[in-house]
Amino acid sequence: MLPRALLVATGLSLVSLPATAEPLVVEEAQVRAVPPGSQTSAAFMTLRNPGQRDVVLVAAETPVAKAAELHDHQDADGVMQMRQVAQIVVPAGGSTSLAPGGLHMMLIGLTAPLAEGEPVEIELRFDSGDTQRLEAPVRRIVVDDEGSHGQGHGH
Ligand SMILES: [Cu+2]
Repeated sequence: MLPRALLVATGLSLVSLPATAEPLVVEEAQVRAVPPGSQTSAAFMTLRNPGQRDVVLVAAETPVAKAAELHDHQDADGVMQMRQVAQIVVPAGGSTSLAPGGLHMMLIGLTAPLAEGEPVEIELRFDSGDTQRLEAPVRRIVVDDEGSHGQGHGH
């Protein structure tokens, strides 16, 4: 009865959990291709949380930029403006999308040209202290709604 079940369960968890358990499933990660000389870009992705607890993203790092900030868009008197947010929550059993016009990861102070198709390494940091690495290919991202996003980054 129990002992055997426990053994099986333990064995399974040992096999399925690598040394660093990754709390999120990252889908469709991509970094926006920008013209040469650009100082900023942005990363977009869908973060899915299969776990039982909310996962709270508090920071990110990438070798291609001096800083990676968590940003959101906010309507300020009818003008969409970007602003930095302290955290992005991925609810237990749910998902959060980082997409043009909404939440995104701002890459500030690019240290290398972003070549289309090339993978960009990004490390996510959570409030738990855990980290998770992912690769996001550089893609040309076209936003239908031409307007305030894109250029108007107020730093
Ligand atoms: Cu931004």
